[in-house]
Amino acid sequence: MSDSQKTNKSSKDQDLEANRVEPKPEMTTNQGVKVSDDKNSLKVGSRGPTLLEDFILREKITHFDHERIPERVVHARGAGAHGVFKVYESLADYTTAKFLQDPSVETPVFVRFSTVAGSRGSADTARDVRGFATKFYTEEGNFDLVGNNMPVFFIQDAIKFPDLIHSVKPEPHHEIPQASSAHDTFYDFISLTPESMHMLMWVMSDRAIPRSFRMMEGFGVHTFRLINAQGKVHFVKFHWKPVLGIHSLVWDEAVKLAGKDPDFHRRDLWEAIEGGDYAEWELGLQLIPEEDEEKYDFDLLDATKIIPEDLVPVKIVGKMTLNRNPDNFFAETEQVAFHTGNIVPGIDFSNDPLLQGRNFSYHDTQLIRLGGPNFAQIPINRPVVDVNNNQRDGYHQMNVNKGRVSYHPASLDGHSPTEVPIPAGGFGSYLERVEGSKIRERSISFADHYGQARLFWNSMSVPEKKHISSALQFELGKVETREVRVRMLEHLARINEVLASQVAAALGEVVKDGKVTPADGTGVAPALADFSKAVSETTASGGLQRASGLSLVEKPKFPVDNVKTRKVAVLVTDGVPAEQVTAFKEALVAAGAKAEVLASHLGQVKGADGTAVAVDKTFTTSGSVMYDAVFIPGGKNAEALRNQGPIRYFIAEAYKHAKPVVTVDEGADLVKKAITLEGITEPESAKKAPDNRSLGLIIGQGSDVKGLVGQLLAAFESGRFYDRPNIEEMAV
Ligand code: HDE
Repeated sequence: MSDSQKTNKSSKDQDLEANRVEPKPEMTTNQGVKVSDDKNSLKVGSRGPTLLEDFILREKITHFDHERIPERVVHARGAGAHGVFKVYESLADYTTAKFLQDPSVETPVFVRFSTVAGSRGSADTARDVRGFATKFYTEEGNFDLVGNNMPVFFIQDAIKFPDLIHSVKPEPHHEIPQASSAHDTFYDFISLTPESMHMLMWVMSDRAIPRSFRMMEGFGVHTFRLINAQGKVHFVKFHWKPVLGIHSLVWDEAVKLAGKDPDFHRRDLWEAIEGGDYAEWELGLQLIPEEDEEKYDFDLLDATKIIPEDLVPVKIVGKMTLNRNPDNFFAETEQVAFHTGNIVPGIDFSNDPLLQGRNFSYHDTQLIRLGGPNFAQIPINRPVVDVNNNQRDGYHQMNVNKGRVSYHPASLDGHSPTEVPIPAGGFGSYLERVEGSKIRERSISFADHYGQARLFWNSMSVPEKKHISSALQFELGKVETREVRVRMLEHLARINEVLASQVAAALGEVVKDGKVTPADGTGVAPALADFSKAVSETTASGGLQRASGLSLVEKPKFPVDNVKTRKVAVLVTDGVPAEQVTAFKEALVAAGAKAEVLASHLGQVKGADGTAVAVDKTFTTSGSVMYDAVFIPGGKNAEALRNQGPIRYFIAEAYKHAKPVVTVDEGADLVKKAITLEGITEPESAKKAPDNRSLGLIIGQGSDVKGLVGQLLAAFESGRFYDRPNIEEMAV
């Protein structure tokens, strides 16, 4: 650059250049031409019109104009992470898939979690199914396990998928509501599609509002096949079991988080991985020998059914660790393209008609979403093995294929790849014998639509049943068309009459003997019957009335379930006993959990002994819904916080959401003031449930903060304290 140009630039450029600490690469156009001024377009005089010849401006704006690609038609909002997968021991007895043979082999993976119904910009905590899609970059090519966090699906045949999705998406005339199933069209469709009832129970349950992506299960949903070297087949269901256990939000938290931190799940995953708390799941398999295909009173090909773990236990076979955040959201998380059809030798499909339809859909949708047939060349989609074939050209072709041979067989210049025999690793489909007439018909073995919905209901604990009932009251309460609400109540009555009458009461209806009539306000109010007695007869469930592994309160058995990364808010102000904060943080961090100090302002507060206590967040920018528990140190701190409404709200809310509340000394008064309700006894008396379990209200001495952390960790292990008396009457 000449001196005059330099002078020229500095005179017209009023932006401040950042202090350069290291040499930065020189800026160029996409053609590699160096750019001298990226802040001023080329004009006729400094106040004149812009010139069309300004190729630098044109290139920059044009590129910007084309920055967006279509969002996924479902699962638009997501978060991804890189990691590795390893088997614990060889699965050669079941499959030839190479990545499942050798415990010393580490297979790279990329996982994308997602919600289903909302747009890319919707909130993370919507009530919805979560996608859980894993791409294994194996040495035999990519294997994609494109699953969800629920083991069943709404429909039995792929031909209904566009209808299902159209019904749940915002209604087409006014694009309302966003990321919510609580509207007429969804329930119109669902109430006319009884096969959805089992899935509906899952979606109304706590599973639909996970605490974290890291704390939810994953399921391949469909039955697949594993094939070993002798050609022996096992049907298989894939499971991911989170090492942190399964944890959920309560609905009120989910609603508030959607405003306080719409990126709650994305941020949680990102921050955990950045902080070295890698997210882990164990891979589990339910294996069914081929000869047992017809052993059950449900069909293995029916994606609206689970195989209860009591009938076929989940064999834990390996571990996945997500240990690296993407470098670029668009390049990786947005451009990743999963496909149920991406399988490797040793794994094959079953004839589940939902899976068969998916095998068509994924590739098709990616052709439009990623702009052509070459999306497998995008780095995140590229296999780790060489790709050789005669496919050529197309939009965004990145390869320079040499030579004149682009066909097979060919004898000319030697570039044509050769086929690989099956014994040498070429893919061979399972030699299934199939015969039948061409017919549009569903197998009679798919006909039971209520049995497993009842099994799920029966398997829930009382608080979980209440949550399902409340969720349905909310969802159906938003449905404006009475006929649709009534149809739904009729279905619910076939699942469980108590559930149906509870929901009916909220809708101004009465359900009796499966019939729905308007409540006239004079009759007997629908019985608020005891949910614990509300067991229904099951069918299509292998003779079980209840199944293991479904209730989160009764805790599915996991290899590990720990408190790592659970987050506690520590409420402080000037005068806080600093040693209590330090002791609390130290003990918590030693157990792998986290503490964040909250105050009315950022920076620091002054401890009682003059020590500075660093503040992580303010009361204004946070909220109890962002934490798993709250700790209020004692001393002047507690006294000063006692009369602050927002602080009492913070504590009351945590208590209402059934989370541990911990305090010491003077803090006890503050907590009592925050959670005591008119007409109920002091909350301290609620410290123990009748069966002497702790109710997570932990009040102790400032001299024993470490001991209290021990109690807090135990409280985390026992989950939420839904049986706290009177929490439903609290005003928060
Ligand atoms: Fe999907 N699904 N799906 N799905 N699905 C898509 O593919 C489809 C189904 C699932 O993070 C789409 O690239 C059909 C079941 C996940 O990128 C699309 C049917 C399960 C993701 C598609 C189903 C899933 C998708 C949209 C019925 C759980 C996100 C964009 C036959 C086992 C993957 C895309 C990611 C995405 C089609 C049903 C899981 C349109 C036709 C059942 C996790 O191809």
